[in-house]
Amino acid sequence: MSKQTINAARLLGRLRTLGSIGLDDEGRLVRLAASDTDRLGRDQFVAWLKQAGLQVAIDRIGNVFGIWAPEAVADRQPLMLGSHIDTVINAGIYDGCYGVLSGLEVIETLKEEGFQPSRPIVVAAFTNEEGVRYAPDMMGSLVYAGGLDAEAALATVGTDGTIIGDELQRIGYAGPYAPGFLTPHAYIELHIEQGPVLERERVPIGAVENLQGISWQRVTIGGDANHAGTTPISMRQDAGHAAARVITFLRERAKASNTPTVATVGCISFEPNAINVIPSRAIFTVDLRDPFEERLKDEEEALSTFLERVAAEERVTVQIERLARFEPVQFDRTIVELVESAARDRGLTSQRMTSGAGHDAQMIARIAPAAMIFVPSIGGISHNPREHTLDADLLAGANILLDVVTRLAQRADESP
Ligand code: HGY
Ligand code: MN
Ligand code: MN
Repeated sequence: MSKQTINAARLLGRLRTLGSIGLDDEGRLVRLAASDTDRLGRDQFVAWLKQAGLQVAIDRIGNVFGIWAPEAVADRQPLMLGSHIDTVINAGIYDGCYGVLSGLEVIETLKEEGFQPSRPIVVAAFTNEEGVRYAPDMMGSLVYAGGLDAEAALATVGTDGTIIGDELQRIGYAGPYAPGFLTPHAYIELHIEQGPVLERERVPIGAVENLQGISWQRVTIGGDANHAGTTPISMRQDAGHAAARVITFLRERAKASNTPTVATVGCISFEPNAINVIPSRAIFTVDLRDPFEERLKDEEEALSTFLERVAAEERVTVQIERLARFEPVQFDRTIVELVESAARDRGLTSQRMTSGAGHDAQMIARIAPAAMIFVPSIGGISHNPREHTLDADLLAGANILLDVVTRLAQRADESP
């Protein structure tokens, strides 16, 4: 029997259509969570769900679900596929969207083939996976998995001073369903790797077996504004210089560690931010990640100790606010092995790997067996308009998702 395959033109066409929604006046793709452009992307996704004849459900944190529940199996726990369609600033078109649209594509292909699933199949688009406007990231799936109270999440104040609950109301995506209203039998997320490994190894499929821990903090350094021309260096309480020392410390430490530890300062602002005024305040974010919890704790500890030292030496104050903290996650071995065997059956090589990026799968793994499938990213580039994956790799990944779902949806028993 020839292998079933997804509808390539439909998937690639939708990826490009969704990728053209939410361009700002500089032509950058920006669909920040619960923004007007996020609404446009959501509306397009919901329209495709309806065209596919799926039941559409939206929960209180704005997670969107397309549900295929044939009468005979409607009361069984569903297979859940999905990812996110919100983006970072000046994003690529594949991050998140590829997994959501491939999940929808798999359901449509199975429906068109007259497949009778042993359980419902659901595709999800989780709210605010990126965490750029509202922290933490993976917020929608974290709430869905019971890791964050819905009320607390909805009250989150964004970097622009808005409140996500108000914004979801405003864009019409504060839904009626309780987060967690469906407990998945299993969850599979297809995603671009966003890193250099698969391309370098020339392997088309990543069987993702774990995902590294994430620590997000916001650091506020308080100094004292003074004249840039008249203030001797020895008399300065320069918040900007103190911040620079911390950024350099993080990079030097991560580089010297010989471990996969990574550290990033992605946002920084100075006050009063004037060319001839010594900064009185520096506010910046620190993103630390490591596959091992103990090492991640060591990194956090080292940062805290260095901040104390800088405070004393530069005569500044330091405040830390925790924005997100997720321990490393192990995915479900059975599903990982299913991904590998599906790849083998299609004559594709695969390799086991750790996810460097955070994903909704790490949250849903709290309530169901979960795993991920990666496809190569050209140059390992992501969170950048140059993010790209070859069509052949996109289609291979979607067909592996189709095969894994088909096998899981043929089983009447309770094993994943
Ligand atoms: O931060 C992450 O790793 C993801 O892109 N939200
Ligand atoms: Mn993503
Ligand atoms: Mn991302």
